[in-house]
Amino acid sequence: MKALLLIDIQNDFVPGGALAVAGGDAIVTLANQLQPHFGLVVATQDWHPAGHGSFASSHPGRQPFEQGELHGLPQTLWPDHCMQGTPGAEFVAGLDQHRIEAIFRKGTDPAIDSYSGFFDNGHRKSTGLADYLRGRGVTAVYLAGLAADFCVYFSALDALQQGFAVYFVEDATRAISPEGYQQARTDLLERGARFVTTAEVNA
Ligand code: VGL
Ligand code: ZN
Repeated sequence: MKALLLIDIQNDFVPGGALAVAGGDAIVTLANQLQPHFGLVVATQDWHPAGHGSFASSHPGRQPFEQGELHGLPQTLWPDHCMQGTPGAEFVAGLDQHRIEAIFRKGTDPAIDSYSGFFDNGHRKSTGLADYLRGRGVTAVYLAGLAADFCVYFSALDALQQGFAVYFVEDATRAISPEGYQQARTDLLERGARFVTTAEVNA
């Protein structure tokens, strides 16, 4: 059984949002077109409390996109984004939500960031996503969403590590950094992920 994982398709990650990914709005139509081809559709939602440790604003004197540290791990410091209950944290209005069976929220612990939909960045706490998928008989996951070089990438890495076949729907993602994405892509290919297009999936 194959599942579609829609990663962080939220207002703050599309143009006009607090951590806008260039072209992020262009993936919404593709995410909608993919959904009917899957027996299970699951979404993740970046869901930070105010004052989250990944926000530059929580580190006096530091600016967004600088490198910092959080929980003993290197941490990109981000603009305030996806704060719980704010419009920026909501799914993009054009995203078809009626097929989404479960939503896994992440980044809720102020002391650690969580790019992957499966685990926090220290791999300490699980969201339960892997067990949920296994419980539904899922063996392959297809990933779409934002951002390709952060939350989609780290979700793909964890999915591989958890033993799922991983398909990265490349035209249904956009990256924050082109260079970061090329590294992520090479890494995923080496680890056995496959890159596909929406047209191939829907054929
Ligand atoms: C993300 C940076 C910070 C993402 C989330 O969804 O890719 N990136 N929080
Ligand atoms: Zn975040």
